[in-house]
Amino acid sequence: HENISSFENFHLTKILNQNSSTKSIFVEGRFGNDIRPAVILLEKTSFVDEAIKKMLCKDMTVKQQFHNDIYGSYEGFPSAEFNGVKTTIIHPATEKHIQKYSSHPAYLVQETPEVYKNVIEPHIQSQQFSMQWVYNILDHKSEADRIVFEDKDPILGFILLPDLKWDMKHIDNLYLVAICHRKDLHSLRDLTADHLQLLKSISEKGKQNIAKKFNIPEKQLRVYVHYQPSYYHFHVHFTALSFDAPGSHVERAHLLDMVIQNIQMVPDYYQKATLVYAMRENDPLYTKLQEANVL
Ligand code: M7G
Repeated sequence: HENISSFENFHLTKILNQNSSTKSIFVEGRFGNDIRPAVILLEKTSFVDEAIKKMLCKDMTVKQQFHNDIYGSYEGFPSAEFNGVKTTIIHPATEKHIQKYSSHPAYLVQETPEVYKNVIEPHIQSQQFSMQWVYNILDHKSEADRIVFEDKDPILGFILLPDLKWDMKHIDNLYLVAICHRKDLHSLRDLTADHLQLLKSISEKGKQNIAKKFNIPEKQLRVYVHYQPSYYHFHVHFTALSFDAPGSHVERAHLLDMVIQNIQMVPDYYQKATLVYAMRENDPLYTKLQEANVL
């Protein structure tokens, strides 16, 4: 997509979701006369220890709200360089992006192998997001300068790089993703004993390289896969253990070490297991599951 330098021509059409704990807001809008929607994700960033000394100087003005005895309440205005808001622009956004970033009630689904086969799998193909960004990374067409590690083997290889969600300024919200080179693995459901070597390699080399580059102990890395994922090209998430990362909750995250152990015990564990996850009402699969009497 084109590079955008300001929000001058932006028209806000809808607030999709808003969260005061993560201090983030997701909105839908349009740029200028372009009728294609854009989804904008805004997140106030956390403070950087080393920068705080520079921030608290004459360039930061304050407006007093009230004062009581020794307690003063102010609104502070740090200078622009300390005021950055992490901004993600998805443009043109599809209906599915708008859905993904909208808040809707969710319900837990018990996905048996039969439900997967009859209801979910047939729709994964038509329901999914474009995988172009993944192929751009694998082909070194985008984000090549951000690659932290690459194993070029077509079967066992993968690319490790910072996740879109990480601003790379704070180790405490460290977030990287490892994307495998092979294109035939879609999700946890496809993993069998044939993939143990790949999984172990991603786990070991991923942790080693992150630990080395970002100076964080390997044992402080949470390494997991999502089920369901948003993008059905197999990838692994690496986040800092201290970080309550979005998508690391129990109904979505499966620790890679436990996935490996499950497959070592039962080679077709993920073809036999009933997997439980949350499905939102606005997801087209929700209707399919209702029609199949699963929800
Ligand atoms: P997921 O579990 O399929 O979906 O993970 P989720 O987004 O619902 O968690 C895909 C991961 O890839 C997420 O952590 C995304 O933040 C990350 N990601 C998505 N996109 C479009 C990009 C991208 O263009 N570049 C990078 N580096 N990461 C991305």
